[in-house]
Amino acid sequence: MRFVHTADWHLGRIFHGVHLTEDQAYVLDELTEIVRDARPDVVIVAGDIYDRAVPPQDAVSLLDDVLSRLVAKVGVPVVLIAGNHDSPERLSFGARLLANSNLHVFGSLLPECCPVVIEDDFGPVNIYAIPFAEPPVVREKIGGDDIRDHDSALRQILQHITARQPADRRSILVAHAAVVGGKTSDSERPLSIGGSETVEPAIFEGFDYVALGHLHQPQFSGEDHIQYSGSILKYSFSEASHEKSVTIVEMDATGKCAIERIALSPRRDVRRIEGTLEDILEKARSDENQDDYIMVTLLDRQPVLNAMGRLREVYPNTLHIERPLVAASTMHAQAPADHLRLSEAEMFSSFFSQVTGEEMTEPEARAFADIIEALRRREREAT
Ligand SMILES: [Mn+2]
Repeated sequence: MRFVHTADWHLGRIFHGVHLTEDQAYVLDELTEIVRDARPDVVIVAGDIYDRAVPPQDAVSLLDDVLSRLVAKVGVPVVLIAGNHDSPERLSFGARLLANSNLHVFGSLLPECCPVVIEDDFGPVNIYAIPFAEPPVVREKIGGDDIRDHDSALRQILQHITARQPADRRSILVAHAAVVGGKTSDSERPLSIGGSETVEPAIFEGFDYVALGHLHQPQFSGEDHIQYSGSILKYSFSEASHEKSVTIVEMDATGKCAIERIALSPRRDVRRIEGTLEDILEKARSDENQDDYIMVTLLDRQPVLNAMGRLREVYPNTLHIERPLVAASTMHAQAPADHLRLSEAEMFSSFFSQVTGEEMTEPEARAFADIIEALRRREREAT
């Protein structure tokens, strides 16, 4: 049997003020084409379908559109679960009806944890899709007085499942969790505040493949068949070096899995650029991907006027600028206590040298003094 494993779509994500829905639609078109070519028996989406519990309307339309195409047009069953960003109840809407149409949505944790059964030439495969749930919810729905954290909660669910799983039947687990030792990024929201959020990979014993969501970088956890597919797009600048992909898995008659990652190419990449402003503007001229989402680390030691405006002339999607070499020195110059003590002339002279990198000349200082004097005179006459 062949299946596609993807996760962390985060539909409706806003990245530094930019709505990513169009970029998400673009990459999901690509994913749909990959599914069309691969002709899998099922597509698995391992949570964080939406970026927030109440997603924007166009994110809901996009999901509706993608799922309709996959299930109705391409003709592939889809199994999806809620992640920690999703609202279990909202995602569950219509789930019992949709299951009859090959769309298997697991929003709220169900006490029965019944598998979706998919047949291939070698017989049935049980897919256990476990939506993300807080430990108290697991205690309430599944039972288990010793549930304290995510590890013991998921352990309880898996014991519940494996106790009923026929030994000779192949099985896949779909879950949204943070496995110990995983490589994280800046865009995974912590699963618990304070308590431990990680689970041991050993708890997945007995499943032939574990399709995980939550970590945004594709990776395996402990063993090859315990996989994170990663997110479909880079959702933070900390992911700039990631290769985003979907995972295609070929499972044989014994449950052994061959794993392949197919790269996704976004409409706009997320990149980090470093250099002095002049350097960056110069190099940008031969850059073919000026629409990418850019974070700039400016290495100028002197303050630069209107850096964002000038960068956006070449990189319209410059979203963030970092000034590691300036921060420390300007912080001293701009300490509020100093401001109160400085005269206007001193303040302006300090501003002038920060912006131009040079001291004011005698005639410039005089010109400034004349302007201030003229303003004062006007003020006096007005009162
Ligand atoms: Mn997550």
